Amino acid sequence: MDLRVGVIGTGAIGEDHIRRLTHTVTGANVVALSDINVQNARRIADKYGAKFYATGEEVIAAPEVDAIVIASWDPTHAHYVLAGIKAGKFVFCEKPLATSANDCKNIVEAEIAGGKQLVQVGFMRRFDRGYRQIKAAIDSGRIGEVLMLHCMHRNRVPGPKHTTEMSIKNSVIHEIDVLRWLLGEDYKTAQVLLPKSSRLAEDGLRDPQIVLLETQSGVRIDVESFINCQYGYDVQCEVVGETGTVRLPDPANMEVRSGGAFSYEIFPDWSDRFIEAYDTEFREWVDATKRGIVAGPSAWDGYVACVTADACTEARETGAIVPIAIPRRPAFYKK
Ligand code: NAD
Ligand code: ISE
Repeated sequence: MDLRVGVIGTGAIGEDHIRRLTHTVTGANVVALSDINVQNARRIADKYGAKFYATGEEVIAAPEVDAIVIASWDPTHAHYVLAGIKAGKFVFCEKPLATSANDCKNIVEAEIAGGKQLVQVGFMRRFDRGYRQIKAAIDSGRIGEVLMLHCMHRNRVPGPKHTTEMSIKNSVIHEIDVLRWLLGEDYKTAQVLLPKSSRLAEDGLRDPQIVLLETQSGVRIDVESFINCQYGYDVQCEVVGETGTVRLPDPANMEVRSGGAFSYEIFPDWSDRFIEAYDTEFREWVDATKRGIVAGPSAWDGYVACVTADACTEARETGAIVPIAIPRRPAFYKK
């Protein structure tokens, strides 16, 4: 039987996930949805044959809904995740799990109190072919012990109302999660450097920012966050080991030799750049949910990412090197 999914938030990625669950992933069906933008949500409900509900709470309570996808704005996530846990339903929550470590802690505690893991966080880079190749290379020992990572996370333009704080809590949170997953260890310290700001960064936004992380074993990481780079969506990651390096491949695109130049297209945003990763993420989520388990990034991973992002925020505000205190992982969450 198909997994019957209810979606909260039908903006850019919400609609894309509805399309993906309807046309790309087998074994699932979007039966209910809600968004405060009622007109757009009703249009999407009609298009995909789902029932429109006036509130997210009604989607969660709907008897025909087995599992919830949350793709509304970041500050709304914690409330809906807690409601999903209370209803005993599986929840896929787009990143970040919440906008503060404290809200994530409440989610972790509620999930443990309920006695069953239900929550997966939308850290889709763990499902990307390139990052998976890098993980396999590191785990095989092919480049020796990892010493350093150089990363770049550039967006062509920021989304509406993007703030200096969001560059880390909404954007670099992807690196925070995927690098921790690649290395299999937590972070120890954070520092944030603020270079000269782009004149194209509006409303006092500090952009770019450089995030420096140190892991517990001493691996050093630099992440350039540039949300206003203008030319395209560009994510890079180079891992430097004792005996070699590995680098994230760009997505396969047609190569053009023309007019005395060699080029290939850089995608404008995340939706095409990581399309295969989102598809794999949802295939694996539907499969695991139907088996009654959470197999992807957990509420604990969402919590650790927010603890780290909060430390980065403090580091940016104070200019200090901030220690990152990751709580001990409860046995409830397997490694
Ligand atoms: P968006 O603004 O296009 O869509 C968000 C939608 O949420 C809007 O339609 C808005 O009306 C709705 N909404 C806001 N408050 C709501 C509420 N209380 N109840 C129901 N709906 C509500 O934004 P987006 O780009 O689609 O991002 C949505 C979420 O997905 C964000 O949390 C973002 O961080 C995440 N995201 C993840 C990725 C990724 O790569 N994994 C990419 C983009 C966005
Ligand atoms: C967006 O919400 C995403 O998650 C994208 O993957 C990221 O690149 C972008 O910076 C975020 O705003």
